[in-house]
Amino acid sequence: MPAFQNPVLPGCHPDPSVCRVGDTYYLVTSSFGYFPGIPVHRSTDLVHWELVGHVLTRPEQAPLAGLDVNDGVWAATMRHHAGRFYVVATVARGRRGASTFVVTATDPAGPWSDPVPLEADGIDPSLFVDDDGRCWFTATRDAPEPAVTGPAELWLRELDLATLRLTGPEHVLWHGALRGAWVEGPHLYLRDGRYWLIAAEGGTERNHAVTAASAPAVTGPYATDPRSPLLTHRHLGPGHPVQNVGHADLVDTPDGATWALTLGVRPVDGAHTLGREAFLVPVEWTERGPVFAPGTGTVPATGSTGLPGPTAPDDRPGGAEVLTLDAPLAAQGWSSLRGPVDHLVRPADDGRGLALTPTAATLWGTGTPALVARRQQHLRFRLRCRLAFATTSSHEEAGVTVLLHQQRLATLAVSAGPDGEPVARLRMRTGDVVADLAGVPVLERDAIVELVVRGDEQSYRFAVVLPGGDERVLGEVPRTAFATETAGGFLGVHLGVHAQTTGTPTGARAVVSHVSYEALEDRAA
Ligand code: 6LW
Repeated sequence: MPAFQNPVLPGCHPDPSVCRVGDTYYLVTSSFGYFPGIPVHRSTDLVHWELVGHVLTRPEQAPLAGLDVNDGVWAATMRHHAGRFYVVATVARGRRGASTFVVTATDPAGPWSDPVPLEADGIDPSLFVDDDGRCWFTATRDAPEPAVTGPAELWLRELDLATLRLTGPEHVLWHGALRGAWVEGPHLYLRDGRYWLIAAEGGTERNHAVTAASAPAVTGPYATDPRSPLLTHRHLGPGHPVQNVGHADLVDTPDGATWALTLGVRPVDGAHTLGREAFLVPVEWTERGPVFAPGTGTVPATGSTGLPGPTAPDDRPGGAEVLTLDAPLAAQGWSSLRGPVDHLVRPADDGRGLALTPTAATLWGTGTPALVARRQQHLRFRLRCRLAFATTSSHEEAGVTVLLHQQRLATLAVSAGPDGEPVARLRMRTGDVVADLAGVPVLERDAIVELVVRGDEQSYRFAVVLPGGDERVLGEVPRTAFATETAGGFLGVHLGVHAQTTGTPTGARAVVSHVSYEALEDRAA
């Protein structure tokens, strides 16, 4: 049994950044418009990652209201120095630019400090603490005369760890090896007296790649590593199961081995829906610099880190994960959009579930709807939700949603028909176009209805379980409708439970008594 199977963190977990303290590894990933922001995972073997908390748990830390869900919190870097954890990250605000901040904590599970804004141009900030304890901040920004697309200039300043201010002169480090597009995700490392700058190039799509430069001093001059790209799948053709590999961060084990965490995607028939996932890649330091995936140069499907950790083979299909309704949802990996929903999603009065209050904040808007959602982490899955919703308005609904971003989502929801009779409706939204795919009458008002979404290589299939347990399929949406290749954006599919209204609220609340997510076996397995 292989000790790991890639990706080690399936589902939408892009821009991984990793650090080690003693024998424990911590990993942060981008959270975009989801709240709480920046999940923190912990591991002792780089394989089994446990969600231990989030960096941004208070909405004031990073206001996300009004943002496209693909904007928001991008590409955090986490480092540890002298008993303190540091995270730098950017809040992207579309055309309104981006702002960068640093937060600190003594426990990576939190609480994290209020953010300290940094006067830093660009995105993808990173920190590097040198042997002498000085801390260096890097990021990427547009080059003065952009010869290429996207940010293309990696720059550096010192970060004073006592005041958390950028200080001293600014140094332009490098403009990339490939000079193609998007020189991003810089991270610095010191090895045998030489400073190594690892970057992502080519954009986060099929041309993504890891490139490098090195210098005798942290401030430069940096010389392009002529072996660049050091890791990419861009040349492997569309048949390779893992694509878009890049944006790597390195970490050393206590006994001196090095591993990279990098993002990648797993397209099926050229289209991926699970987002950019986190993959583990062995790295060997040689006289010529880091060699990624020695011997093959490609992200391994399986392998072993040889590090002590849980003996459970992996996290593949193994029963339904039932949402525990009386435990914090965030700790179970469920998120809301752009802010907390404690006022909209709360324990029902009789304690038998969650009560969702429909509000005018819709799934396709840029506010905070009554929604809790989790990443789709397996191509084949089943989501089940049992709910009762006694609305008399056809403008109100409560149900389940498949959400790529606010312009691409499907809902199967209980609402009222024209005469106020309870119905379940399946709708697909593509931008401003809404397709009413199906509707069926459901029981009598206030009865508990089970809604089911099943996904596989072909489609998302939506069903209602009728009395007696018979499942009635209402319709299906091709899987490719939710693929980044067709719908764009930075996210993977999230599966949620929601309530919303486009009219005057009737005061009805939906009571959700059961939610479960279940990974199903791959057809090939
Ligand atoms: C990330 C940047 C990127 O900050 O996507 O395309 C951004 N490149 O590296 C969001 O993941």
